[in-house]
Amino acid sequence: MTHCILLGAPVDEGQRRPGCLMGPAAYRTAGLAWTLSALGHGVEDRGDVVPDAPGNETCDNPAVHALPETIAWTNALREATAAALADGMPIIMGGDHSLALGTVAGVAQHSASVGRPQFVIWLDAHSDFHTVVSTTSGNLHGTPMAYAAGRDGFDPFPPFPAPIPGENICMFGIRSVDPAENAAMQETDITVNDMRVLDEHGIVAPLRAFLDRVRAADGLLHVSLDVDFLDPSIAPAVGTTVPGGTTFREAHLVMELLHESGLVTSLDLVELNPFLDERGRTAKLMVDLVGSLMGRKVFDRPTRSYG
Ligand code: NNH
Ligand code: MN
Ligand code: MN
Ligand code: MN
Repeated sequence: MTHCILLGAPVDEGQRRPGCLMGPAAYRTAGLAWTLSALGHGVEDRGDVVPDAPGNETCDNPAVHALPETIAWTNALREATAAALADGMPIIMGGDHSLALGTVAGVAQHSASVGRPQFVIWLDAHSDFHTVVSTTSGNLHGTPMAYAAGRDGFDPFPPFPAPIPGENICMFGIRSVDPAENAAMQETDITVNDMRVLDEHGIVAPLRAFLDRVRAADGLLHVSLDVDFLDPSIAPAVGTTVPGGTTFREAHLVMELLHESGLVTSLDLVELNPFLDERGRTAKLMVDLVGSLMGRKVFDRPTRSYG
């Protein structure tokens, strides 16, 4: 049994379509806490994180939207996530994906203090590998993975605590990468399991290969789940739908394998925009996926007996 710590992160400034700020309320309404306690876990809801007032940071890229607000969220979420990790497993209820600028930094801070390497699984249609300099949309939800990997181009932000080596980063579900992101990722050792890889090899082999590395290194494993990882036909409540996403069963299988690994130490739930949902179905699906990640299964079998 895990001590789960829910942190609301009503971040809406990382993109321009209002609604992600309602995410934490939607997860609470859809029964996230109840789902976790029914699985036997302890649940503590620490409420919504409140950032300090934004400062007056600027940058040279005129496209960039809400830079001071995003930096304020980054600082608040870094501290809240690091503090929660000392007490249990943080589950961050977003909020758009710019919240991961803070949560992944919080994991890095904790990982440095306990002397264990940090690993990240990025479940997303997008690689989110822009910098403040390279982004053309100006939406900072497209940047957190680059910040965590230690890319240059984040001058207005606090330095990332301990940049994550590319070998420790694995992306799944990718199907929309901008040219500047593509070029920058060529220079890294990040594992990019785009949809083509998943079509060809399935979920199981690529995911187990990465999990085996996490296990061998006794790493901390952060999972960042963007709603648009899922196909829009099953998860409409997101501002940036991309066709060709993972199916209901593929997504649950990822979660089941993650559970079976016993390695996950923190989780982001991001980009849910309840204003775009259909009778709560996306919020409920996200909660069900957390249920699978935290041990819900159809039938009790010995671990790995499917393999
Ligand atoms: N790459 C695009 C941008 O930077 C899209 C990012 N949108 C996301 N990321 N939803 O997950 O604007
Ligand atoms: Mn917005
Ligand atoms: Mn994303
Ligand atoms: Mn995305």
